[in-house]
Amino acid sequence: MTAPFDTAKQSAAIAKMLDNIGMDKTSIEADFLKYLCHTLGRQLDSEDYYLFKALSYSTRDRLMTHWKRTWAAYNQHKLKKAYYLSMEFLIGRSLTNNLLNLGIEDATHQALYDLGLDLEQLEETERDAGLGNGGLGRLAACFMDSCATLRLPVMGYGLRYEYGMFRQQIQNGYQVEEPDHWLGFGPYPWEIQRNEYTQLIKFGGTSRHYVDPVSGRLIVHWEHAEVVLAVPYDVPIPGFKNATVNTLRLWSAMAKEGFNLSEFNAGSYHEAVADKSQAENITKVLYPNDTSENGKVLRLKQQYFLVSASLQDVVQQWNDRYGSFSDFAEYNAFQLNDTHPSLAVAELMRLLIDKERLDWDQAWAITTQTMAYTNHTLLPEALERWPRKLLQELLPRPLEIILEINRRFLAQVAMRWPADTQRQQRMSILDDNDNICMAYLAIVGSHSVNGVAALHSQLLQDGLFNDFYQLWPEKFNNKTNGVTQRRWLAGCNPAMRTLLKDHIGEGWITQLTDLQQIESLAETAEFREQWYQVKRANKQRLAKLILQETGVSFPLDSMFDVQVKRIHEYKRQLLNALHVIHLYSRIKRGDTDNWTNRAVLFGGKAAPGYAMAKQIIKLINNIAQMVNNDPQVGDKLKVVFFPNYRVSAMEVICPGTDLSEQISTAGKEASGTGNMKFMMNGALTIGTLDGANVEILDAVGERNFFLFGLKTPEVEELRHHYNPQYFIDQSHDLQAVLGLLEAGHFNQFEPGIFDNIIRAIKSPDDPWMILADFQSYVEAQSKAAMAYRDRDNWLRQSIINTARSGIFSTDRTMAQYNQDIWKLQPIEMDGITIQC
Ligand code: B1H
Repeated sequence: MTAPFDTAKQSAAIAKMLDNIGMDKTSIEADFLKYLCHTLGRQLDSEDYYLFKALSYSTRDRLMTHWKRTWAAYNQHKLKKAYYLSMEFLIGRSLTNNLLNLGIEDATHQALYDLGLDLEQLEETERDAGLGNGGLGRLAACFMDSCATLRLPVMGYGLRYEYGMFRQQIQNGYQVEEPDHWLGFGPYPWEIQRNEYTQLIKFGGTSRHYVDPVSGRLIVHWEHAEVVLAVPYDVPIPGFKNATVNTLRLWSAMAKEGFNLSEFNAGSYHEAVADKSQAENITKVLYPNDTSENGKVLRLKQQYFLVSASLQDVVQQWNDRYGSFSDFAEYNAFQLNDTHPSLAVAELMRLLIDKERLDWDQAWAITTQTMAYTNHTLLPEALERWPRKLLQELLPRPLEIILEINRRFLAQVAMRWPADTQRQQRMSILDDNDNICMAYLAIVGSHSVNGVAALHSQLLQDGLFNDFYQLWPEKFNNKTNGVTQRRWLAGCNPAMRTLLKDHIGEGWITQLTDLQQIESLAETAEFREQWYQVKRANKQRLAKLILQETGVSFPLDSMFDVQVKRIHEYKRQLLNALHVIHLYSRIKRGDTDNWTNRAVLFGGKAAPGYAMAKQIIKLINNIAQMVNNDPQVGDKLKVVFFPNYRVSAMEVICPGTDLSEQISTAGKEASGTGNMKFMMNGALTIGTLDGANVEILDAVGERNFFLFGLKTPEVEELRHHYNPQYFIDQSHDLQAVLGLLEAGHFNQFEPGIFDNIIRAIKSPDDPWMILADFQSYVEAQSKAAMAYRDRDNWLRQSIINTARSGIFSTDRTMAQYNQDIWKLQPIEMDGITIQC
């Protein structure tokens, strides 16, 4: 017989159990062994995988206490919350980060050490959660970390892709994609499945309008739709030593029925099972396109699936607690990570009108007061447009709402600019080709529109969104990106962390501008020597990884010159490759006085359908092959293409980098965030005036930055009369480089494979104007090489770069989003009791 139900008693029992969990070495060791031996049935001599698993479970237990408390704090009082809606959260590994933020790395290290185990080795067995393409997805992950550290009540909503970003192999110099079945190696230790919050998502069917006979109101039913289940998996996001653990909720698609019974009975087994797998296909795989449109039906389904599940979750919980929606907008904020979740505008309207029975004006006021949109790119090929016909088929009711939003919006435009029909046409959410423009939907439906770096936000106002800026200047603002220093300095650069700790303590882990305090130390020889030792140790660690992955040795004394990011023409890996050819050609003709040895590292994935990007990878590999095997070149120059670039690789790469390549065509890179990671870890930047480079340059000054290239207005001006031949005629260096390329020097047994590339850069239509910036780039590179020869001065500059990187923390970025857009109160964790 059970005792009478006593909630208070049970809560107290659970709270006591949770509170009693020890953060000391002894209890960590005990729990680790319990999981290893009892739960997993293994011994200390088992594979690293099981050791990692046992450690992650015992670490998760320690997060759970704070997680439950944070959840309780959220619900104890009515407080405003923000929801970050994103198709991507590029998390990478979590163990190191969770130990750091819990403040138990030392205790854990000790516990394992006593058992004869090495923490670092276990950390390295964790697979990356690669649920994103690049900068946009990694930014979302950094934002989550900073919000938890700032104790902001922010929840992330995303998709739990079964296959993350593909794994890149290099075969014969070409990229080969392999599926990333990251969940296929046993369950993800950090997630908790929460079936109780499952939502139903509709697709297809029709929208039927009728008058409710009782109330006389117009009612809309979305009928005959196919229904898919959205099952949430929660991932804990700990703040730094502040007892706060926020939630990232990732949705997974599941068929409503095991399979369609009626079809099964009718003998169509195949169709019945196909139906199931079709439903579950929705969250099967991440689309691997960075800054280019996907345009596939399944992608649209993914977007609506995310938006509908997340908004239903929020609206339902609100309804359960409060019932009335009159003050919903005062307590909820939605941040749209690019246009990918911009269907949220229509979906919130639908839920408020069709389910909660609000009228249009009330629903519209709530929607526009809660939605905010972040734009991440100006590239026209990334601007999402979905055919109206496709929406009609897949999302008939949201489409109706979008068209009504547009009708009312165009009336507003007509009031403001009477008879300016051209402008109405330009601004219409439904464009001339019968497509829905998602960016316009997002702008119209939001009270805030921001870009991700000062230059980018300016260009949005002046160009792409100028009509909207004229209509609503108050909506537009800038929020320069950042990165979290917990992962991108404290976690990935333990040697520098220790050095910093010895001199300025550890306040910078939550107050990055504290790094300024090391600037004066740059003048002391002893500190510079220590800085040098740290950099050297990090270069050693990186060189070891490169050797392991590619078989190429990077000499430690050479300048480590690194460009890692998605492969894209606008990022101009080609310009870097041409410079490598230039150096090679100098070596071959004996022009090596005052030479600085250089080791050039490239890394990054090409979208599988992006032929030119794939050719660029092949070219880099062919150049590397030639350079690395030429005895005349020796240590003067090394070139490597690092395969399968990912978050965990960057954690080794950025601390070991001397020179950071940020060389996009001016006006094309919205912000960049790799640039900030390198700077924070003491690399100097060679770069154009683009994205956040502008602000990095502002912070460090021209003496500590290798600036080159055309500026944005110059690029735009030159576009009208660009003549690459002119730049070729001007530069002997360029002639020599093109001479080698055109002679097939790097593809002697593969004739013609680079013709495409050569044609592209020599074309007056080259949008990226590679040849226009070549000479200026070579000069900046030679300044960098000269500067590197003066070790003492280079160290000073390196220290200054780190010292002034304080503004590039996502703690600053999140504080600004909060101050200007969300207006949340940090949560108070004192006196919070756990409700069970
Ligand atoms: C960025 C994307 C992006 N901008 C479409 N746009 C995607 C667009 O799967 N898709 O369809 C995926 C990603 N990603 C990047 O965002 C910018 O290029 C960077 O400059 C910026 O730093 C980053 C974060 O703001």
